Amino acid sequence: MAMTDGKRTTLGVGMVGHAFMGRAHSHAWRSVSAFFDLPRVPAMVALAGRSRERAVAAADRLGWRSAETDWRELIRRDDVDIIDICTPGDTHAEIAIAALEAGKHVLCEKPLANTVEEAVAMAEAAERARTDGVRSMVGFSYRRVPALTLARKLVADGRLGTIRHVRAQYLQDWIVDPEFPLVWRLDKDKAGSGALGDIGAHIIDAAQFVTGEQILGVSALMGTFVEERPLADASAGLGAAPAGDRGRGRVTVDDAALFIGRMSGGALASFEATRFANGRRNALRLEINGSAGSLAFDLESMNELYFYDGTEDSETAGFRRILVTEPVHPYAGAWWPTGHLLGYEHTFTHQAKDFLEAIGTETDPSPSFADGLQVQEVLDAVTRSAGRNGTWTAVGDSRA
Ligand code: SOE
Repeated sequence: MAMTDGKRTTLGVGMVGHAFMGRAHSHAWRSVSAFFDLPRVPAMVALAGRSRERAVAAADRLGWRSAETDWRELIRRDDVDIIDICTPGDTHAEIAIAALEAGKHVLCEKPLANTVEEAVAMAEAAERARTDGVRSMVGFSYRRVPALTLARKLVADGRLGTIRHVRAQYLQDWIVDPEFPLVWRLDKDKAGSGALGDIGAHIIDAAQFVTGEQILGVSALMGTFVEERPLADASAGLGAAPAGDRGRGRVTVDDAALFIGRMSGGALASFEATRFANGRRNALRLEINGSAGSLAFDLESMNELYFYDGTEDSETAGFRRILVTEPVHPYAGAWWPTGHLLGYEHTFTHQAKDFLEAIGTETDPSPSFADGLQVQEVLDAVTRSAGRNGTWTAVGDSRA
C-alpha cells in the first residue's frame, strides 16, 4: 500500500538477498531520491535472507527498517509494494511469480531465470499482472551506464548508419586460480550457467539495446578449464575467501562462452564471455561499426565513449573520446558538475530511478520480463549450439 511521506508518495520495497547484488541495490534505493526527482520515492521496508542473524545484520548495515527470514513474508506485508529479487537464478521464477500474483511490482536481477521454461512462466505472469497495473523489470543494469545509453541514442539518431559489425566482450579473471573455491556461481543448479548467463547475458542485452537489433541465430563454443575446485560456503560470491579444507567438488558450469551471431538488421556479431581473461577484471567492451561511423566502449573506463564519425573530413577524422559527464548526457546531470565521474554503483541507482518513474507514471519499464525471456532464448541457443560443436542454431526455436 503506497503511503504519503511529506508531499511525496512512497513505495515500500522488500528486497530478497543481501550479498553482492543486494548491497548494490540497497545503495541504489538509499540514494535514488536524493539525486533524482521522482513521482514515487522508495521506503526501504524490509530485507529477507535465510539466516536471521545475517539478515538482521545486513538490514542494519544496508539501511533497511526490518528483516525477514522468508521472502513469502515480504510478499504478505501490506507495507511492501515492490519486491526486488537479488538471489541466485534458481529462485527467481518462484519469487517473481508469487509476487506478481500478489500484486507487487517486481524488479528481478539478470539473467531472468535459469531456463527458458521458467522465463516463459515469468513473462506470462508479468503480462497477466500488467493488465492490473503491476510493473516488472529485469535488472540489466549496464543499460544505465550513461555512455551506453548515449551509444544507443547515437545509433537511433542514425549517426552510425547501417550497422555492419557488433563486437562484444565481457572479460573477467576472478577464477583464474584453480584453488578459487566452488562458489554458487559455479553451480549449474543455482546459477543456470557460468560465464554465459552471468556476464554473457549482459553483452547480449547491451548489444541488442545499443543497436536496437536482435540476435537471430548463433554458432557457439563453451569450455570449462578447471573442472574441480575446493568446496566453499555455498553462499559465497565473487571474491570469496579461501575455502579451508572441506574437500573438492565439480564445477558444473562454463568458464567461458564464445559465439558468433547474425543480427536482425543484417550485422555480423561476435561475443566472448569469460572468467579466464587474466588481467581483465571487469571489462565489458562493445565496438560497433556502421556504414557512417563507429562506437567503442570499455566498462573499465565507463565514463568514456569513443565515436568515429565517418562523414568527417579524412584529414582530421578519427575516433574521439566523449567524456559522458555533461548535463545533456543521460542521467549525468543529476549528479556532479561536468567531468566528475560516475561508477558501477550509479547504474543501479539509475535502474531504481527508471523503475520508480515507470511505476509512478503508469508506463511499462524496460527491459521487461519479455525482454529477459528473449535474452534467455539467446543463452539457450548458445548452449545448444555449443553442445553440438558450434552447429548454427536459431534463437527461439526450442519453443517452436
Ligand atoms: C550483476 O549485474 C552482475 O552481472 C554480476 O552477476 C556479475 O557477476 C558481475 O560481475 C557483473 O554484474
